[in-house]
Amino acid sequence: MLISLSPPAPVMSPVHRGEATHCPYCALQCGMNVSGGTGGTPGGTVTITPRHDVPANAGALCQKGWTAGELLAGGARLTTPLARASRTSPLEPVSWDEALDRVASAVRGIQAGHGRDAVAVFGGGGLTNEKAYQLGKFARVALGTSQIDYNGRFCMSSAAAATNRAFGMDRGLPFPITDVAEAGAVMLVGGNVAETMPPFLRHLRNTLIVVDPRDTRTAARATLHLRVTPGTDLALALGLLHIAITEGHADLDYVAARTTGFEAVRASVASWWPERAERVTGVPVARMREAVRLLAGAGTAMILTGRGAEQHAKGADTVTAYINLALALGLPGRPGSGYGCLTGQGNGQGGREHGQKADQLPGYRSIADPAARAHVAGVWGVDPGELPGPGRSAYELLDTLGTAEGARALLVFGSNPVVSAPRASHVAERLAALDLLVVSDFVLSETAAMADVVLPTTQWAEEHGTMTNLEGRVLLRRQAVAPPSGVRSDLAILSGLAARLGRDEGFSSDPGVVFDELRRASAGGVADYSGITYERIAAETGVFWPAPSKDHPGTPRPFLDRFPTPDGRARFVPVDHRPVAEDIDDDYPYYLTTGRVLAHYQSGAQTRRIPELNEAAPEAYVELHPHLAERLGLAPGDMVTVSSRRGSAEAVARVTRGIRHDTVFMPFHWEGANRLTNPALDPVSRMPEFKVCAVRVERRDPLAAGERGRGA
Ligand SMILES: Nc1nc2c(c(=O)[nH]1)N[C@H]1C(S)=C(S)[C@@H](COP(=O)(O)OP(=O)(O)OC[C@H]3O[C@@H](n4cnc5c(=O)[nH]c(N)nc54)[C@H](O)[C@@H]3O)O[C@H]1N2
Ligand SMILES: Nc1nc2c(c(=O)[nH]1)N[C@H]1C(S)=C(S)[C@@H](COP(=O)(O)OP(=O)(O)OC[C@H]3O[C@@H](n4cnc5c(=O)[nH]c(N)nc54)[C@H](O)[C@@H]3O)O[C@H]1N2
Ligand code: SF4
Ligand SMILES: [Mo]
Repeated sequence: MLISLSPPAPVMSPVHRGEATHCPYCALQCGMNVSGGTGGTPGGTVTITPRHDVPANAGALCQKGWTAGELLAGGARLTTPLARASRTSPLEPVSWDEALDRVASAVRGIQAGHGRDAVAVFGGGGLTNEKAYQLGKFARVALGTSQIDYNGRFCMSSAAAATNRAFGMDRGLPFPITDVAEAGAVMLVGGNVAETMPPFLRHLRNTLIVVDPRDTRTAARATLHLRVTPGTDLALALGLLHIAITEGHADLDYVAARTTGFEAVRASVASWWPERAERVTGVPVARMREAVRLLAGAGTAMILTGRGAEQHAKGADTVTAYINLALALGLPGRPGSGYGCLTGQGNGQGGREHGQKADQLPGYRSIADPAARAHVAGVWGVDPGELPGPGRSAYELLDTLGTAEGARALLVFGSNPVVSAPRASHVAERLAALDLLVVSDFVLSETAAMADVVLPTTQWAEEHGTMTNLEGRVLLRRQAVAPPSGVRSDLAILSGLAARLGRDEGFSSDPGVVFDELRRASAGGVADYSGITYERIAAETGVFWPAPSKDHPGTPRPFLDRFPTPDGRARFVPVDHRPVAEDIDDDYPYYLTTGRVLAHYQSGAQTRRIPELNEAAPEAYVELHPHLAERLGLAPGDMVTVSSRRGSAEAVARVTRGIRHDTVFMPFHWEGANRLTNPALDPVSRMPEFKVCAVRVERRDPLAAGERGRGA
């Protein structure tokens, strides 16, 4: 096989055959060939074709994948470092030396005056494993700060907390994606894969049950759609488990052989009779019974959760309740069956394994575990006592910036929190209160636009590295085109900064060198990559972790024989329902829920700069039911103001029967939706309640509307 391996290969200009790589966006990591790169000449275009050898997409791509090349050479691209002379002066081009010197000297000054923790780092689940690993090491070793967390806290943290608790391992799908097609029935709770990973639909072949407050494109394909009230999935799961047990569907042999703790859970759901669950969730009893009957009668079945179930102040317990249901039905660890969560970001899985999370060290180790600290400190060549302890979670980190107890400098790699964090105007205020904000990005995102120093970086098709997809399969991202001159890789940026902070060694800019170190650091951990090499990934089209040695085949189905808990059994954990953090009332009478549409990715920093995607979804909107529109005197296309206790946002009204009367929906791809959202945090995972808060909806003030040229 013709591949270019480490390190950042010399310019291939132009590429004739095309390089086999993966999409820059979501966790499906669709395989694609990229050809026609023009060696970084601005204006050059590439051709993208889907790969057939990658099971996740098997020849398909979504609209975002097809158009992903647009951002490689477009005018939206940053190609020189930028800095401002003072907080109020504009960003101006500067040299790399000036930019990096400036960051290093400001960091040194701030740490000298205020301590090591005065400098914080914010990472992202789109970073390769190499970058995520290096960022965690950079924070702990070069900066010596405990203050590092990442956007995955807003994404996978509830599912991660629940799966660790139940199974002793957090691997999104603990089976290959092709197993999904083997399931006789799939229940998808709070996931809209038709918009968020369209090629996934090809793996949904049999009975589909969808739990979603909206009639999504995914729900339209379902055998059964449970239109749950936002924020009540936990009660629904308790009701379903109650029905499963009382109607004799619990697999007691499996429960006895492979689990612990069933009795306590059985007792805890005894009072969740179906009528009570119906009152809380709005889902009719008959539909709940039907769901249980379909799952239990299918022979093989899977329960999958998405962000709709997880992004709540009780997300970890909600996922636990669905795992309890899956365990009672005897699903996890059986072929064609199981529980899984659908990881979101491109490297949402690997990004949560190698140490950019506040409480974590590489290999999915705990930073509080003395043995883990000793091992990783050994690989890093430092004293374990020098490694800081756990820091603040993402929202708490952002919320305290520029305050007496929080950090005074922030370095952002791979996130746009001004748009994507909850209570975003408050977050923007905290960023504005910093002494130093540094952003590495390839476009001038809303967050980068606030920075004191902007570092222009390479992107997917211009670099090597590994990504771990939603199945836990480690993949190779190959360089297909040369970066424009003037940009540097994130690894080179970290290397340059580390050197200026007195760490000349241990921060290579070569992804191959970094991956080899990551392998050693992860050895013996839950997410053990020590047996994975670039060559193996290329030869085997991906390797499933854990792979503890080079001759280990990798682990597509880690739960088949035993669970990675001390006694080898999965754990039932009793949980109970609780109300949403902010319920509706007379002042704020509707639920707002938020999510995604096909054409845009996340904060939209990338996709809003791609003309074809922008045409498909040009502006912020709010979906509401015709009854609600009538009550508010709104027609489709009217501009409305949506307000919560935290702020307000403007959006175009879209009227649809496919939503509950009491609920409105806004995608968060534009600035606005997150000015409304509630940063109430899950006590275990520290996940914010993105998926439900109370809002008011009004026709937009016609005077204000005039300025935007949209008639009132
Ligand atoms: N097009 C596109 N695709 C993406 C992304 C993107 O930004 N755009 N992002 C990627 C990432 S990082 C992620 S995390 C995934 C997310 O993938 P999904 O989880 O599929 O995406 P969401 O749209 O956030 O939420 C899914 C559904 O949850 C529903 N929902 C809202 N509130 C509730 C509730 O209380 N209960 C239930 N049961 N459902 C509720 C919403 O109506 C929505 O249809 O997508 C990935 N793929
Ligand atoms: N209301 C609401 N808010 C949400 C959610 C929701 O459902 N509702 N979902 C949450 C979820 S699940 C997620 S994952 C977050 C995501 O939200 P963000 O963290 O803001 O994610 P992105 O928009 O992908 O931002 C990534 C930024 O990094 C840049 N970038 C991409 N790759 C790289 C790289 O390799 N290096 C560097 N240096 N930069 C890079 C991109 O250009 C972009 O500016 O949003 C969360 N916010
Ligand atoms: S589904 Fe995800 S990985 Fe596949 S092409 Fe679309 S955005 Fe890319
Ligand atoms: Mo996500």
